[in-house]
Amino acid sequence: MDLDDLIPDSEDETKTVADKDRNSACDSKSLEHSMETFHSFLRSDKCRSILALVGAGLSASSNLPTFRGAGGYWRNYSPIDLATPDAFYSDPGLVWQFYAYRRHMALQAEPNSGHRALARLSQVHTVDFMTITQNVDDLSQKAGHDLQKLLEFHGSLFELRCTEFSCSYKSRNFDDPLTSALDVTKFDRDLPHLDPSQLPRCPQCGGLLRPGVVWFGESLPLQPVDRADEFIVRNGVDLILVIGTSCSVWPAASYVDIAKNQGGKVAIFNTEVDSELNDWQFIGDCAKTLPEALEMEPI
Ligand code: BV8
Ligand code: ZN
Repeated sequence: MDLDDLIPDSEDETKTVADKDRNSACDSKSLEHSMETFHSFLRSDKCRSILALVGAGLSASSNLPTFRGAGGYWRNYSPIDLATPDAFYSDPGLVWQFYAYRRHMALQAEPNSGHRALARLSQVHTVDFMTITQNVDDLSQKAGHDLQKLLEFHGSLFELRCTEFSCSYKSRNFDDPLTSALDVTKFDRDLPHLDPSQLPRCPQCGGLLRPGVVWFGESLPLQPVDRADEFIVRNGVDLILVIGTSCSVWPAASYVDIAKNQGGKVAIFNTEVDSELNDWQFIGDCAKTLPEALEMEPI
């Protein structure tokens, strides 16, 4: 059986499966009520396999701006405009200044209690658990998340890759600054135009290095996607935790429907209300709601 077998072919089949005995928190009178029903589901033997889909909202309380929130802009640039191969090849200096800033911010940031709650869940062995993270800030790793249960779908700010076609150099690198021209503490109000010679170079071939993140228009890395699909085919998904994500970036966002389409329950942890009918919605800072939802005797 592979992943396609799990996705029903008809819309109404999805509807029926998804709507069956739904306990929507939209109707719930209070957070306490949905927290109570959430905890009883979490403790039941119906909840044996949990998938988490994590986005930038999980790191908001660690003072890292989200992509689409107010703080998401950098020097009047939207991250979406800079997180593309075209942007990099037309002005590698500007894109490297953007990533140098984000590396610097992420290195200053500490994991919050939302990261730590997920890390604790990853250490529990009574449920099958996997986290798909869209985040590139390394905060889940810093929080002690079991790395075997953490899939970086969009790469990492702290991975460097050579841009030379024939060179396979890549490395994990936490240096700040990477070069003197990328010293964020010395950035002026007006960013200087950087020459490629001032940017990180490959120690193997001298080529230009790039941030090891997945840009828009680039394919996701095969290994984490394969591991996510293997997890789902092997265990199914009884519950998907959708944490701090606008679900606006694909194909990561598709995992909510994949979970729903096989009868998995959906718990949203977001500051905004989701118009979709979900089983639970915990509105608020996920650094608070997630530990409360997951902070229980070992399950
Ligand atoms: C690809 C790394 C295929 C870089 C990122 C359909 C299918 C396939 C692709 C597409 C498709 N439709 C469109 C596409 C193209 C594109 C895409 O999805 N575009 C979007 C804009 C429509 N997808 C791609 O290009 C992907 N590649 O599909 O390849 C292909 C390729 C070639 C040829 C053929 C096919 C690659 C996408 C990866 C892009 N890289 N990051 C970097 O970081 O610089 S994505 C980027 O956005 C981040 O990873 C981020 O995590 C992600 C998603 O955003 P969110 O995490 O959700 O953050 P956002 O700000 O949007 O929302 C935050 C949420 O948190 C909000 O809901 C907010 O309310 C909430 N919140 C805020 N504070 C809190 C909170 N919640 C709780 N508590 C709080 N305190
Ligand atoms: Zn190289």
